[in-house]
Amino acid sequence: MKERISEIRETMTKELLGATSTQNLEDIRVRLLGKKGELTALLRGMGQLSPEERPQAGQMINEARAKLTEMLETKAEEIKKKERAEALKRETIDVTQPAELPQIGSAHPINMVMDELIECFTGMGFEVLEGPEVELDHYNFELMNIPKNHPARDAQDTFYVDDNIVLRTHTSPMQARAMLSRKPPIRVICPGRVYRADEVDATHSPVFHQMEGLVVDKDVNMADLRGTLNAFAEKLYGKGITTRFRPSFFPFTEPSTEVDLTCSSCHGKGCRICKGTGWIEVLGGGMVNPKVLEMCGIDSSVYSGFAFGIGLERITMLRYGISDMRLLYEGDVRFLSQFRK
Ligand code: 2NL
Repeated sequence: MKERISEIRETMTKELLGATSTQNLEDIRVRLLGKKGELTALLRGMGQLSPEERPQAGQMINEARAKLTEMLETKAEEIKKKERAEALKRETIDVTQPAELPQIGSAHPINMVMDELIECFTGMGFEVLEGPEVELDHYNFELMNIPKNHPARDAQDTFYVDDNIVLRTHTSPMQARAMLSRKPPIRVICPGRVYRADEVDATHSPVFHQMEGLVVDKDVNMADLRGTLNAFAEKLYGKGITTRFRPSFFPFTEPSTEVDLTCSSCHGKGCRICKGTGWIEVLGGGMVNPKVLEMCGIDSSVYSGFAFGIGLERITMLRYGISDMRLLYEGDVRFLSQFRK
């Protein structure tokens, strides 16, 4: 009996010291102290001992059990610590590691320029009006003093939906609505898509963007147009940028002007961009033709107005150094993502 106890103590101590995991240790505990464990079996076998032997054997077994239990607990603690340290090491999160950014979109360069121009004109008291791209011939042409036989209405230039309906060729129909539905003073800008039956190339597209402006009030004159556009030029490109007016013709304005801005690349010295002239043509304008005012319900003997139209593609291409207009419409993300602010 004594030998058996010593043997158990010895082998179990060895196994205990060699245990490497909680599961390992649990197996040992069951084998030793469980219902079918070796020490338990010894305790059960005590009945066969003589009454003199029993107390001593009982004491030895209890001692062995106490000792082994203590070792088991110490070892368990040790293994738990080790396993916890390993888990922590394995599960560490590097909070300084840069996160993978989600893919997000960016504003289209034309919209970025449009937003800038809107900011500029709303700062001067203009209101933004938007409207339909499919228009009545009446608003797009008749009210703009472009009668039925006018070359600008040629089927080559205009997309007709039917005899009376067109894709708007400019945003003027919206300004016409403003005049028909409001009383002066009127100060509006109308940004949006417009359509002309042009072949596609590096500088032409059948769909493009325009922003027109209209002011109608008493005593509005050409100097007001000049002052407004000079302020616009400076706000957009900075001090020293101004305008140059050249005589022109539009059916809806009289007098009419084409407007150049100081080249912002060379500040007027002359460079590749402005082809040595120091000026860039970006818009047209003039005094609203009195016939247009009258057709839109405004008394031209009391009120006058100026109007202008800005092509957004040209400004956008100049601003970002884009050489081919087609890039603006193809929706290639590799191109568009370069304009993220
Ligand atoms: C250009 C020229 C222009 C207008 C647009 C306009 C509108 C009304 C009345 C009179 Cl309601 N005029 N708009 C006037 C002059 C020029 O645009 O070259 N745009 C890119």
